[in-house]
Amino acid sequence: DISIVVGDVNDRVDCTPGQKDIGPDECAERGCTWSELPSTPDAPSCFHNSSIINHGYISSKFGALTSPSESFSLNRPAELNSISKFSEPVTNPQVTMVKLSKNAFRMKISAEGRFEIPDEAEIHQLPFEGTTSESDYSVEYGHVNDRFFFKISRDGQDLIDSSHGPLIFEDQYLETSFALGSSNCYGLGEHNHRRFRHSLNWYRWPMFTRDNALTFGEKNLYGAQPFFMCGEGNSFFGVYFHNSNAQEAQFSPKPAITWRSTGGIFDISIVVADSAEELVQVYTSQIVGKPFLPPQWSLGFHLSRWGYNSVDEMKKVVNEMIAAKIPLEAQYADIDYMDGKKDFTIDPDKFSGLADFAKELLEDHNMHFILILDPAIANINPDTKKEYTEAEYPSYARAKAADVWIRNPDGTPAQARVWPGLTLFPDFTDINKTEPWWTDECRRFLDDEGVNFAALWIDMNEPSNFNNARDDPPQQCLDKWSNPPFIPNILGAEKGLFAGTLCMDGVQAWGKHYDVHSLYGHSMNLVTDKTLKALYPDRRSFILTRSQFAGTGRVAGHWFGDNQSTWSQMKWSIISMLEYSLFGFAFTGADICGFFLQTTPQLCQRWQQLGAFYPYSRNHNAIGWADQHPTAFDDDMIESTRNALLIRYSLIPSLITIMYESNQFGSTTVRSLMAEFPFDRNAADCSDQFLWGRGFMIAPVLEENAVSRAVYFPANASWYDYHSYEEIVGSGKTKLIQADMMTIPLYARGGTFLTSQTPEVTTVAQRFNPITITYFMDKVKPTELREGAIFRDNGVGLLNEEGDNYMKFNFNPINGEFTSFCTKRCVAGKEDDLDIEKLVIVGVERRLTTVLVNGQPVSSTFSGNTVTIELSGIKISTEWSIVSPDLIVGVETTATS
Ligand code: MIG
Repeated sequence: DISIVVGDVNDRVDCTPGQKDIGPDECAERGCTWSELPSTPDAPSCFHNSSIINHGYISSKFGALTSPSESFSLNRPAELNSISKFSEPVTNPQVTMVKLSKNAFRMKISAEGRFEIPDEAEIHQLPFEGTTSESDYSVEYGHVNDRFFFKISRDGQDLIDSSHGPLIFEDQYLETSFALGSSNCYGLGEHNHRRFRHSLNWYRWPMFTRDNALTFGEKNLYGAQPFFMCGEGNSFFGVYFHNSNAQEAQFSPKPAITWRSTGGIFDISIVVADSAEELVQVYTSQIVGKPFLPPQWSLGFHLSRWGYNSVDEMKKVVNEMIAAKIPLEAQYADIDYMDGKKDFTIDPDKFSGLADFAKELLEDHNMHFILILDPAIANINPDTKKEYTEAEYPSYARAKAADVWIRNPDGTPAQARVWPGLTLFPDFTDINKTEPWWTDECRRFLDDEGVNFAALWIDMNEPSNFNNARDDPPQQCLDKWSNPPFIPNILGAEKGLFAGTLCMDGVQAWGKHYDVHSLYGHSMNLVTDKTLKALYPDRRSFILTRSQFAGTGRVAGHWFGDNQSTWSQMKWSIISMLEYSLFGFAFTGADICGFFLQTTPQLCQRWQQLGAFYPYSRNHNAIGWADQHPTAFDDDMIESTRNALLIRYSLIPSLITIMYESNQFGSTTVRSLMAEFPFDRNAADCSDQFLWGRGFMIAPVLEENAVSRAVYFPANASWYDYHSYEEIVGSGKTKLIQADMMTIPLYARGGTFLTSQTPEVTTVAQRFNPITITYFMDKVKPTELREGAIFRDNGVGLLNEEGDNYMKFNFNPINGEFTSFCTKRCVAGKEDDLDIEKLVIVGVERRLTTVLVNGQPVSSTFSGNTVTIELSGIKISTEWSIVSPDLIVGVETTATS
């Protein structure tokens, strides 16, 4: 009876992912059911059928998890004619479930000899131990026929139910499917997603680190982020697959997700929370780590390009920026500075003045110099075709002596080809060997070459190999790891897993390259973090990395790689930022004006406006494309860029505070509308606006020739135009907003504080400019107590418990009072203390008759809807009170609807 077999197509689990040409016979061979449904082209015709017993496991225990942890074994049902799906089944997996905390759960399904990500990767923040039997979620497990399953529910609602599909555990193939408690899902990376909220259209999102331009953005990009979250209203959950093998995840309409990996174990963490924002906090603080705090200067504007021909060209650009009074904080040198593109060398002709240039930037202009480093180390001199001698390339000789290489199974170093020609790859997972060598090379560059780099930019660390293979001339990688029986939906799948990188049988300290490939960038970040801490022991620096894994945001920022100078790429960069916020990264941004292709003046102008609000704000360009730094364009461009950056710079006190909060509490810096307005269905679908923290909303113009845009104002909030302070009437609506070429629409949410200062052309120069606190009155919930904060330190030091200021502010409408109060960090009278010169209150109906500052009457001015109170002798480090009876909002007596 066909109707029994067919069921609901939305409930299917694809049995032959990516194998379009499969027929009924091969489908049956895989132990699956065939039923064609021409009307739904994306739904699979060959699918797992829960009534056929074949792939799964029988659980030796079942029931509800009532203790902090539980372990038991799974068995293949021996009496069944079990079919393997792609490779040899694992016969006796062990399951261990633990309640990490009241809102985090972790489960491993593993077996003898399986690869596991080592603790040295420093990803998991909590030990794998059950700590509580009480939790906000409940866990049930057991089996149905031969389907081992576990189920997570909360308040009677099922969030994850793995009985949706079989658990398949084979030597080179792992699969599990979850029915999901929500259709609103976000995350998985790295891809150039076209929308923030996922469609559930069966697309197989691949995760395997790859040097891949965003041209092929629906394929795997530089990082692997096997984390997604789902939810709405007051119930959210997230799932992290702690697995570094090549993998993919496929959402389907039930809603469900099927996860497939080529190795390792099932190591799944699940977090639950009342809101999306809290969920990220749980994910970062309990699972993969909270974002690092970059130095304050790095929140300024950065300028870079690939293809500067000399130090003089760099100087020329910097001087133009200075003359145009456009804020600029950091200048980059790309691989052009290197001699023959070799790490730790300087082109003796065109870049001999690099050290002096870096010094001048800092000493004369308060600007910082940033250097690129690639992981690949040249080993063959292209001129002699022989191994480099020590005299020719000492860094190589030292690396060889330190024996740092990734090796082939026969013990020879794995040969690759990157920018300098033939190269070898340091094994950054061999931390004890590689870190001392890498740190020593960086130290020599700093001390001996005298190049005072302030931060490191690390690239090509997927790792990228132009040879797609072993050796030179290239030989196919023929091993079973490079050519597994199942290949996820990655770029180059038709070739094998080695496409664009090394053979998968490479030997590294943490395991086979097959298992640790996607951890290459992560390990390079761990080592480079140690390097920077060794070079600059008393200050915080930063790493900008292209490749990353879950948890890398704890030590590095990420730019989204090789985008294109197109309007759609500009638009999609917002989605990447929103997603990396979920992944625990606070310092992110795309190449402003686009990397590949020729930008246009209009696109670049709009992109500079948007990019002024990327946490990491850098204009970067590829070699071969015309200059696109702001002064390469006309006066309008210059003025528009300067204005946008000056707004950013004026808000640096707010931005550093939000980033500090990310670092301390795991909250997001760039925040989605969905995260702040989880009950607003329109906010869930917004991919082209974003917030800084709770309420500073950026709604850039993203269409060519547009001088207006539709802006969505989330419901049940009041909003103010940040340029005019005019109140936006009515929320929960999309409004057409005028925005000429000089303007980026910006909004402040009622009930929030912003802190600002008069901007200068560097954040360093403005550090002591006094602070203005601006409060936006909440017209929707006028009686609610509202909080703000300011963080202040010397901008570059290590954070410490005693030394920094973190002051909170309140507005209490019941008594019309603003107060500042110390948290545990607040130190008066330090050199970094600052004056607060003004309190500005926006959204006030009339002049204030009386204002008391610490009990003393002061005058205030009123214009439009804004009150300004001039302050003197008030410091950010001290507690103060500003009160006015005119600001009292009575307790509401009538309910509003
Ligand atoms: O194969 O260093 O994404 O930002 O300019 C290209 C040259 C290598 C890729 C990086 C890009 C950088 C470029 N690099």
